Amino acid sequence: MTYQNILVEEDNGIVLLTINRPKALNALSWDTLEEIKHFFAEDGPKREGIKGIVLTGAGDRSFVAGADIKEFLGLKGNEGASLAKRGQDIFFSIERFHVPVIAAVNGFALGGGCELAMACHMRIAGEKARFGQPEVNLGLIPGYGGTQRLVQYVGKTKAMELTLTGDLIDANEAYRLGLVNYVVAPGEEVAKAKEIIEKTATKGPIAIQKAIEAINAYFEEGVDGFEAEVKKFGEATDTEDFIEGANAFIEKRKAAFKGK
Ligand code: CO8
Repeated sequence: MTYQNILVEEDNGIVLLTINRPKALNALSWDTLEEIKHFFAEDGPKREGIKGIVLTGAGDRSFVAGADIKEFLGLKGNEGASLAKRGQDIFFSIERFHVPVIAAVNGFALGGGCELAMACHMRIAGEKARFGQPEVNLGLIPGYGGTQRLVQYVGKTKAMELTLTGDLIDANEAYRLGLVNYVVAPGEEVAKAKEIIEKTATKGPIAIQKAIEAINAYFEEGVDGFEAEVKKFGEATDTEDFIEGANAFIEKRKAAFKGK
């Protein structure tokens, strides 16, 4: 697929995926979503040995200002639910990606943009970032997982308030609520995300993947997270990396993990 709305650059094993529609504040058009889907379902998994993905928005104003509202006018009566389902499935593929995916939130993260950031494993906010679920202003509710993930991150009290008022919050409030991992100076978001990925890349790659899967299991319908942890733990002990990690500790040296 030739990407028209996203930029994909790989440097030293870290992929920088930039939503690139700055004139529309990087709003998620249907085509943009299709390209994100292709990256996380096909292109990304084929990139052997990558350390992680940093997801950001082009320009210095916006991460992603939501779904593309201009495309809503063409929606037919019963299309909404299937489009929401399609978006949710794409965001699941981000949440379940095998290496860390970190959102570098450089501006507005609104509606589908906040939902996109929440589907990532971690979020770095620049001081100018603004977060919100303003869908009620359009007579809508969040449709790409926002009603669920916002509760997971900030709890029901604040999720209700933010979703029912449509109010925006700044980066420091997002940090205080537990929505973002770090707040950094404007322009430093991608660098901080890369710094975290360089750290996770020194760990056992299979352990990183199993940890992502086990933590996600906590939120999965009908899945016992503790049982999932036991299973993933067993899978992690059944690797050469585990033997290497334990030996390296005893021999007081750095582990040389192979992802096997
Ligand atoms: N969609 C399309 N275009 C957008 C969007 C958007 N979400 N946000 C901004 N733009 C465009 C503007 O239309 C404008 O374009 P133009 O110059 O051609 O008029 C350009 O970006 C710049 O925007 P503004 O002039 O409005 O810039 P301001 O600095 O005045 O305001 C804001 C910035 C506050 C971010 C403002 O643009 C805004 O409120 N945007 C909309 C935010 C929003 O409501 N987002 C939620 C959208 S709904 C959603 O995400 C639902 C997800 C689930 C969908 C389920 C499937 C159907």
